Amino acid sequence: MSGLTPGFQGRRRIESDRVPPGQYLTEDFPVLSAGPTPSIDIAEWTFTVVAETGERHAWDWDQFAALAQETRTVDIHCVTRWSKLDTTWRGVSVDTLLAEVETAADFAVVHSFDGYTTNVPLDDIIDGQAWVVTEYEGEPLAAEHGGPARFLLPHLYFWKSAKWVSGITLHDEDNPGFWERAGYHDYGDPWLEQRYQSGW
Ligand SMILES: Nc1nc2c(c(=O)[nH]1)N[C@H]1C(S)=C(S)[C@@H](COP(=O)(O)O)O[C@H]1N2
Ligand SMILES: [Mo]
Repeated sequence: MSGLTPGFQGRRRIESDRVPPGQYLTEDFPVLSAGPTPSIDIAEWTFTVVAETGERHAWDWDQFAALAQETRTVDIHCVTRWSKLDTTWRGVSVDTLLAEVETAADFAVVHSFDGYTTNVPLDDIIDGQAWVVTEYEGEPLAAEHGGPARFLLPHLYFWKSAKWVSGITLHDEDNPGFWERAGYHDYGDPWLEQRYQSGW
């Protein structure tokens, strides 16, 4: 007879269904950056969308704060094998940022103030799948986690969630980003363990 209540077993079963293969759960929030944490003054912060046509849309901090804000609780999965369940973020949906943009592009590159880039299919960041977030667990996003604003794309490995995000460019062709050029998988689906390009 196990000492576990049915409720506890049920919760464990549900949680394990939420952990992709090869991942372990952590309660911590590890910091993983390729370089030092940039210090970004919100007085100089802008977020820019550039379409493949050259059409450009930009928001300063106050304009961005005036856009519709959404709160989402999601699970995140890092390629270094930690996963974290039920993280809560607040920010602006990419759908809102692309609402006025005329595009026939298939690909996007997410850009950061530290020069970091990451590539994603445009279809993966629209329809309520990605956000530019400025709060984590009800507090302004800490600088080491990408504050003042980071990308949040929870259904792909967390390297796609660019910290210190500065904008999105749209492209007809796929342009590999920082880690993708270094051998990480082009797409990065954690459920398919797409960690590295084939051959790695
Ligand atoms: N600008 C920028 N964004 C970045 C990175 C980076 O080095 N620079 N690292 C990526 C990687 S590899 C991961 S796993 C996550 C880590 O986010 P965290 O430090 O908030 O856990 O940020 C991603 N976004
Ligand atoms: Mo990572």
